[in-house]
Amino acid sequence: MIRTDICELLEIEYPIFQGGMAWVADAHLASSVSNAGGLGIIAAMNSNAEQLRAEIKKTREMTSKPFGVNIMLMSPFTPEVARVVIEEKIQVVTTGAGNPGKYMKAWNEAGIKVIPVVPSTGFAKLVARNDAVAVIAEGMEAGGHIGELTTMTLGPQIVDTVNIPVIAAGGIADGRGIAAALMLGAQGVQVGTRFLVSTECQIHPNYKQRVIKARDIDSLVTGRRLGHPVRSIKSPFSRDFMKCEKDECYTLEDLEKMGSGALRIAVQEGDDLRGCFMAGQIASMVKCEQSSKEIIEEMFSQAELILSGANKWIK
Ligand code: TUI
Repeated sequence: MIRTDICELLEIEYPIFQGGMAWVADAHLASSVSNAGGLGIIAAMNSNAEQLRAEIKKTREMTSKPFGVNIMLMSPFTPEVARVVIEEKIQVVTTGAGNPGKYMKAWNEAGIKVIPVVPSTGFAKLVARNDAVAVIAEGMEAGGHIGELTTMTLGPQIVDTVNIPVIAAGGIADGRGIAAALMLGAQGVQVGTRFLVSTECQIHPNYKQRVIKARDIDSLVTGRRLGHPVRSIKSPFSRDFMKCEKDECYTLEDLEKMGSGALRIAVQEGDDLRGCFMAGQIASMVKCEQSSKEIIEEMFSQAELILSGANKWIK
């Protein structure tokens, strides 16, 4: 059995978070992960206050285990959902795509455990000073909005910078990834891409097929010109977007307009021509649909085997 301090801190069985993927991470997925002993996370990204409240209610009906809410700080709904997590007495809030600074005091006072995604050591120091209980070091292998550093380089640098637990994310989809993350000094992992194909994940079947069929070189990053790079699976839409991004005739406004709604279209309609299928570089290693319980149990039994045999390297 693999247990770390993060299990005690959050009252979970396995030190694994399910990524708070926008439009994807709903009550169904989050409750399935929490019921399997990980930390399920609802994405507040696309929700206003009332929608988030409804999703929290639904999740509570589906699990009695702890779960979290992810607040994507670029969302126009951030101020209202930041209040909802307090009113609803959510135990854990993860944040992404920005600085949660102005909400931290109120969340801490409400007893919420705040765990921000940090793309750099400077940012990790900042949130640790603001009483984050842990940080998620997300490497650029991850899907969606990414930073500059890889999991392999960011992870240990964050571990050496802060005195709070570090969760590694980006490029982790099997037991080897968990074992490696722990060896880098992390106390747990966050997994997004593999949970995209969980049987409890409600995304369009075409999205799941895109993940399952992806090859190692099928990932691409768009949006650098917009200041928010996004990793997705190559598709007619993403290739087209990439071309327009390189073409100076297209203004930032044109690009924003093109990109807006593309993730929702991928998730709900599975449309190749208009959808942005966000996923990490590890997509090619995700081979089939499994329940969240099977995914978690398989990943941790592999990790346990690897870690218990690791002294074979010491002569
Ligand atoms: O947030 C994510 N991944 C996401 S959010 C998302 S929705 C979206 N849709 C279209 C365009 C952009 C986003 C899809 N995937 N991961 C966490 C994450 N946070 N990655 C990087 C960061 C980050 C970046 C900068 C966190 C903090 C930060 O700080 C900058 C600052 O304010 O100093």
